[in-house]
Amino acid sequence: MHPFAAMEKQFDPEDEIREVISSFGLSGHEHIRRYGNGHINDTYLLESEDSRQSTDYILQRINRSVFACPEEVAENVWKITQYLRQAVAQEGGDPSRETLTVLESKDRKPYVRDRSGEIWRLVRFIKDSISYEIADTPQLFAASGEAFGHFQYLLRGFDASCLAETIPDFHNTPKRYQRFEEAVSRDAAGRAGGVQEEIEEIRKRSCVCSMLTDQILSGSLRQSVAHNDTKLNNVLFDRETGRPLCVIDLDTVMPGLAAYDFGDSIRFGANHSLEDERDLDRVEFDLHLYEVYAAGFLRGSGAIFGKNELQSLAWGARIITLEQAIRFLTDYLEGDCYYHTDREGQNLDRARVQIKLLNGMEEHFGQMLKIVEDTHA
Ligand code: ADP
Ligand code: GN1
Ligand code: MG
Repeated sequence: MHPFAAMEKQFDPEDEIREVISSFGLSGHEHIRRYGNGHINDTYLLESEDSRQSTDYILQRINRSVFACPEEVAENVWKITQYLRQAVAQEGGDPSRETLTVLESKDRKPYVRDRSGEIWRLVRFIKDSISYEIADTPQLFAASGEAFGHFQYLLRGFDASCLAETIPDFHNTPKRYQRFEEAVSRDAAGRAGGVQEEIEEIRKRSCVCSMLTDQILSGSLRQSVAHNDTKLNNVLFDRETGRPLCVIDLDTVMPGLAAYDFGDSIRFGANHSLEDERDLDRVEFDLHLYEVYAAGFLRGSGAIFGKNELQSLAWGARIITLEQAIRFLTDYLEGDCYYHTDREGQNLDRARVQIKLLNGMEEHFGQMLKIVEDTHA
């Protein structure tokens, strides 16, 4: 054996995590395990031996290849949650359960940088809460709509210009389309030949990509604060009452449109399959779920939307579904570099699901527009 071999320390992610935890001034959390189903960050649950006596925490390593400046992500989340605490309290709510509680490090930053430069953040685990991957009932989906609508309502007075743009052009669909065409031309993973049908599905819709961005440019839609990642699993529900409790996953809270938030929820939840379902017969856009979500979203947001914003919501569903199909297919073509995957072809399956949903939305688009109009009236 080489004389130094015995001295070499085995890389142990748990040791690294313990060091991070202690930089947050915490100790005594014996159990560390991976948690959640997110596609981007690495999430861990920290539990102590006796969870009745002490708080559990969610620790997350912010993905550095997705977020060019993870410190800014953490700073944004800090600003938003500080604002939400007050807004929730003013309504007579409980800020410790109705918004995330972000912990500061020993040197009073809302994150810790570890030895290898990774950025970690820590929030209190909200007990007796649950999140869902599929809406088991229309009521549940409506309740998630109410939560995201109310999130917009609570942040209506927040100055969006103080937020960093954590991912530039995040919902700039025409730019996403451009990158997709580049990925097709480059064909880095040699997969383009096998997905010509899906490529054509995207191409034939290229002219609708700018439907929302054109309205921003012309001034008919104004950007305010948006969550930008309103999947059903980004709402925590109270386990006991079933009521929506807290909107989480605030990494992409940035200036944006209500249509993005409305649309992203619809593309994920107005359907009875998972986002990566392989059997496309199980994937179907559900107009009834769309309708109940719209009612929840508009109830939660009060009367904050003007006429143009209301009219943009149904378009939001179509555009964000198209954009997500573009994003999944682009990642597939590039060799699965962006979204976490745990099997071959997963990004392609995800793209196919979005395309199938998009077909359903296009078929029912007249009704989708009318539903929002009637719900608001
Ligand atoms: P990702 O960016 O990876 O999607 P999330 O912030 O959405 O990460 O967290 C992943 C999952 O962890 C959520 O869907 C939820 O189930 C759970 N979770 C996150 N934060 C909390 C919290 N503060 N309390 C309870 N559960 C949480
Ligand atoms: C990612 O992190 P997660 O799983 O909540 C992605 C969203 C996509 C979503 C698709 C920062 O969200 O934009 O809509 O996957 N987040 C980022 O499931 O790109
Ligand atoms: Mg999430």
